[in-house]
Amino acid sequence: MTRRIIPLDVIAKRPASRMCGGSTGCSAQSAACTTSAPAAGSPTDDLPASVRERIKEHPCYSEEAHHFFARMHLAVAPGCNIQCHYCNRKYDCANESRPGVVSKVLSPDAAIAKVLAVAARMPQLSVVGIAGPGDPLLNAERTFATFAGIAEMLPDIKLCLSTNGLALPDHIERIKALNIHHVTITINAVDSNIARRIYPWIVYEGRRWTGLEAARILIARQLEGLSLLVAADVLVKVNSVLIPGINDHHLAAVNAAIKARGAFLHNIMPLISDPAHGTHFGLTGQRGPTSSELKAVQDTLGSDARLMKHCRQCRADAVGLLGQDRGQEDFAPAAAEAIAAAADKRKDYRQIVDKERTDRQRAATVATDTLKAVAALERARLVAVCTKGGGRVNQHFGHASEFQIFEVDRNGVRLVGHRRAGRYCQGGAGEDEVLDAVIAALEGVSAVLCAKIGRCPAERLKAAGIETLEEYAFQYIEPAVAAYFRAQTASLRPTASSA
Ligand code: CLF
Ligand code: SF4
Repeated sequence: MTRRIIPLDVIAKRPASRMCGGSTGCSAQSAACTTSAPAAGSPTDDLPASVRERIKEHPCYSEEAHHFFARMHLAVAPGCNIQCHYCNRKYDCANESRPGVVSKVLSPDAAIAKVLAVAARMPQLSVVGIAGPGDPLLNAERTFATFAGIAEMLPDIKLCLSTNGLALPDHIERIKALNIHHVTITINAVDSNIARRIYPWIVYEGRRWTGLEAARILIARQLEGLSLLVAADVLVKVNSVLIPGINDHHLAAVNAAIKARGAFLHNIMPLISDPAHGTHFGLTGQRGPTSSELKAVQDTLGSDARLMKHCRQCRADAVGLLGQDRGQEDFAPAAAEAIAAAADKRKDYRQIVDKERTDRQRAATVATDTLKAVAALERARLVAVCTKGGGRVNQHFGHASEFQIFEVDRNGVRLVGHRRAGRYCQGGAGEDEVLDAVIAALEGVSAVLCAKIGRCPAERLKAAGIETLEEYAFQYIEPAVAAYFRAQTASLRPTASSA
């Protein structure tokens, strides 16, 4: 069957009257249509429907949602109450962002105006987060004033907060009162002897603490805050920065400690360390982990660790789908009519996504079932996918600045992360040096699935042992990866009905 594929950006722009029906005809709005249907093998498969409902539009808490929904960060929190060895105050908070200067710290009023302007133009927007550039709870008045303004103007947008946790126990009631249902705490260690190698000092109760005492206070406050949030029915994600030689062998203990206290998700992020950023770790030669080292730590934690693997380490002023950064775009102030109309567009967009994710999940389930026929001895493969969102193989190889990496074996298709590389196609011409970097970034990958690829890069990748395939263009990702694997392992040819 030939399917008409509607790109995500076109879906987002369609008027409400044309939205019903989608690309595959009308389906009854069953319970499955209104519940977040996780991708095959996602860490949220086992959740009760009530929790899935709470995360289904959050691009960080739901792996599936990140294909469809956008987040926006507001840089309203400049100061910090601790020092992390991976942070330089001139740069974004490394807890939630890749190093890079925040273009501008905003006042609460300016931040609210910016959200209204973005929401008027981006129906995919579902979450507004405050994640820096310092600690949002040290800047509590600015943070909560911003959230209160957004809650009043855009009640359908979810609020999200990311903190180092030191001040967290003092703010549980305000978090709850403002309906901030998603909070991230960065916890890099639960052993003071390890934590002291990451945090040289903290400021707590009006004085500066160093060494073991600082580490003990910070860990105790982080774990207390986590327990209080869970008791208040807030979904808590814990971020941990993986620092080779310091906490790599300790993250299993961190995972156990946070799970015991009810954390919802654990996000292990690679340390970004570059002398140019001027951080202590960067200047003293502490390296970050390789992709294989990160995956090895994640694999060690096992399948019940509930790990987030699609984090993009966003800037504290990021805007857009994860992996996109439209924060530097100039969003002109929105008129009152545009703000009101945008609420309807978001509603319509969510209905379309409900339909799309139901179709996608159905296709993924069928594809996963067919994998059981693959021989048990077949080794797992890593497959890179070029995607612009929507959960489909829908991007040209030359336009991809990152690849989503999936692992496939007879048990299913699982997202294991993403790898960044420069964009190969620079205004029509291919860049050989960029291609070298792309091939290096794809180390260990068996195949790239994309919407289109030129003969030249396809031959270079083939010479490097990486197959490139266009035949899955515009299909859903998991079924496409499953079909590739079946074709590889049992000489079955992929068919349109497999997607
Ligand atoms: Fe922002 Fe963080 Fe909320 Fe998401 S990001 S405050 S939970 S809305 Fe997401 Fe970005 Fe990773 Fe953070 S991809 S860095 S986990
Ligand atoms: Fe930097 Fe964030 Fe650590 Fe504060 S909590 S030192 S802003 S990384």
